[in-house]
Amino acid sequence: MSSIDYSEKIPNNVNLANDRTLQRALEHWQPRFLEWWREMGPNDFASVDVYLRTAVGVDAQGWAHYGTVKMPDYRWGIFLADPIADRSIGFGDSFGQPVWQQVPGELRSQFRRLIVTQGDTEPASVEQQHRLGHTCPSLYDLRNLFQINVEEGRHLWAMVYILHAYFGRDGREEAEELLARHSGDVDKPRILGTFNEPIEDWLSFFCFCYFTDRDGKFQLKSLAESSFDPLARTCRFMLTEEAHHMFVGETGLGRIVRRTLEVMKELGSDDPEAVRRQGAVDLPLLQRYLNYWFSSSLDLFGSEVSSNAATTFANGIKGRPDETTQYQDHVCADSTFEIEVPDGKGGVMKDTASMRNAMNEVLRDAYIRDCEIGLKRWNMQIKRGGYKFELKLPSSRFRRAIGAWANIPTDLDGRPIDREEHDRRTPGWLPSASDRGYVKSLMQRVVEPGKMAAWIAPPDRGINNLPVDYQYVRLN
Ligand code: BYC
Repeated sequence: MSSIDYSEKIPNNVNLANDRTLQRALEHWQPRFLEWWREMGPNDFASVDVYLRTAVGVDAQGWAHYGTVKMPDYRWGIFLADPIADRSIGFGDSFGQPVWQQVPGELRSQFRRLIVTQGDTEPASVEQQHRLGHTCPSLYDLRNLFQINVEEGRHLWAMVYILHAYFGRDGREEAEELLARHSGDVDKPRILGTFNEPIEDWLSFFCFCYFTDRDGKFQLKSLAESSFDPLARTCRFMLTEEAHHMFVGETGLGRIVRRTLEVMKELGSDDPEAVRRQGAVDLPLLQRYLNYWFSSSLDLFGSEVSSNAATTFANGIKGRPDETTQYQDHVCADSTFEIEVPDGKGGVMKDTASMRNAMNEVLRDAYIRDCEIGLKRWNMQIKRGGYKFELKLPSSRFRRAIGAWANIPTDLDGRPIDREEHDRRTPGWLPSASDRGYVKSLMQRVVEPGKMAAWIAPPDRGINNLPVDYQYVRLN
């Protein structure tokens, strides 16, 4: 196992001390990062003590240390998973050849584009969430928000390291730009749509962690297959941290469902208005939030048919999640994939794309299957509570802004409909202004240890074997 040097300004397991030029370049970027964090991060909480985990090694058995830290003092570092001996290229035209320790010159711009896109999402999410701390439903949740924020900051470091270490001046310039674009900024927005959507309430936050961080999981898994070994190793370690982010989403939404069921039981009714009078999240409202964030996150996979995706697969840049274990054919030179596209007459038709061109769709399909797991669990809870209501993922054709279905009005089942019907029915499908107003009214800060806001049930257990009523954040 490679150890991490904490005596250095930038903790790392990449031997930074042996490369003075790179070390200086990163130490030059570090104060800019801290400045960005102070300005765009959870800045009103800079002086509070937070019980956080910090990566201290890359060993699966014990990679994290837990302790109380003020967030600006968090040790953001550069950690790559240990190399796999004799690793060979797992997919594409160079299948079976040794992996690369440097970026081949002719692939530089393709690699850089993906690394920048990946890197851009990390600070974007911190920016999106930067005011949420003021309305936390509990100290436990507040701590989880901050944990996610600092780790997204570390994921930014991960991509900045790759840019600095392997892309020379272009890479350094891109690293500066990662701090210059901002979520929702009119002039310099973040690259991908979802990362410009505001996250102003905790229901949106939990949906984001469930759906959007899960895109992170799939994209990181694809990049973890990359032939460029330092990128693969970086992404492998990022996935370790990512798991907690999705956990926060899944358990957050599960706790909302649990609380709503308790209220419905007390009331003896599932009437949404009655549920709202008790200050809980009625299930149809939750469904509309799921529709919103799921459809937004589906766009993050790009177009169904994409020459970019074909090229990055052919060139060994980006594979499929679990390429080695899930697939037999790692070259995909002749195989095809069936996709559904608009038929131009208001209907749906099947089309066949080359497998390489359809790689975004292959990923999106796997992602959708993964998203279903949480819904099954929550639906079990609802069923056990004795209710018929079923939470559902909308069709992948619903409310798309990217790809073949972009701007084609459909209903939740993906049936193309005319614009007038679509607009009329939209309030039943997506959060309305009044839904958002109601959710906003619920967002009252609860900071007494162990106490929860009325719209969410307590978690089953605390962090790192501590009790739920532990003071995870010391606000004074
Ligand atoms: N919004 O051929 P196309 C995470 C652009 S999340 C705006 O259809 P391609 C995290 C695309 O960039 C994971 N633009 O798709 C989660 C391209 O523009 P250029 C992030 C979009 O290129 C929570 C053009 O449309 N990681 O880590 O095959 C918290 C045509 O593209 C969108 C990655 O995304 C969109 N939704 O695939 C924190 C991995 N979709 O280049 C973190 C790296 C597409 O022609 N990125 N476009 O100007 C990629 O692999 C690919 O860039 C994409 C798109 C999958 C995003």
